[in-house]
Amino acid sequence: MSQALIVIDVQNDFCSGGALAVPDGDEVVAPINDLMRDFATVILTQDWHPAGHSSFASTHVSKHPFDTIEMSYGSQVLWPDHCVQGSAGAEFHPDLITRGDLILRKGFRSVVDSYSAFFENDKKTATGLEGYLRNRGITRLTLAGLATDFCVAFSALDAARLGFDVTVELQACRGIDLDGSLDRALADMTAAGVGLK
Ligand code: VGL
Ligand code: ZN
Repeated sequence: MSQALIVIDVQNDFCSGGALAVPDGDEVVAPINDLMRDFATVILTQDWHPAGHSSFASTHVSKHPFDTIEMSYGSQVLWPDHCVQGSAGAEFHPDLITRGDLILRKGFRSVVDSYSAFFENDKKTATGLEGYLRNRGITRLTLAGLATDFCVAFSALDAARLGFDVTVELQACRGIDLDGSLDRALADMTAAGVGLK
C-alpha cells in the first residue's frame, strides 16, 4: 500500500507571466513543496511540446487560442503556444523542489495532445506511468498542480479508472476554468470516486 505524490505541470508557462498563465498558478508551489515531505515517492510531470504542436492555435489557419477543433481522436481545445521543449516556459517554476524520483514528459508527439499523465488525448497511447507505479507497488496517489480542470483532472480520472486510490489536493491546484470546465472537472472527479481534499 505504498503511495506517491504526482505533481502536475508546475511550469513557468502556467504561472504568472507565462504563455498560458493559470490564474494564481504560482500559489501552488509552496503547498506542493510542503506536501513533498509526506511522500517517499514524488513524480513530476512536464508538459513538453515540440514547436508547431497540433494543440497550438498558431499551428492552424484562422484559429485562435481557446477555440476548439475536431481531431482524429475527438475535440481538442487550442492553446497559445506553451511549454515548447527546451524553452524557459517549459522549465519548472524556479521555487519548485524538483528532487523527485521521476520526471515524466508528455505531449511530445506533434499530432496528439496529452493532458493526462497516463494516456495521451487519444485515450489509447500509454505514457508508461501505470507500469512504473505498479512495478513499485504503489496503489495510492495524491495529485496536485496545474491545471485543476485539464491536466490534473484528466490524470486523476485515468488513475481512478485504472484502479488507483486517488486524492486531489485542491489547495495545491489552480484551474483555467474555460466555459465551466472547472465545475465539470470537480463533478467528474467526484463521480469517479476521486477524493477531493
Ligand atoms: C495543460 C492545457 C494545455 C495543463 C497543458 O497542464 O493543464 N493545459 N496543456
Ligand atoms: Zn500543453
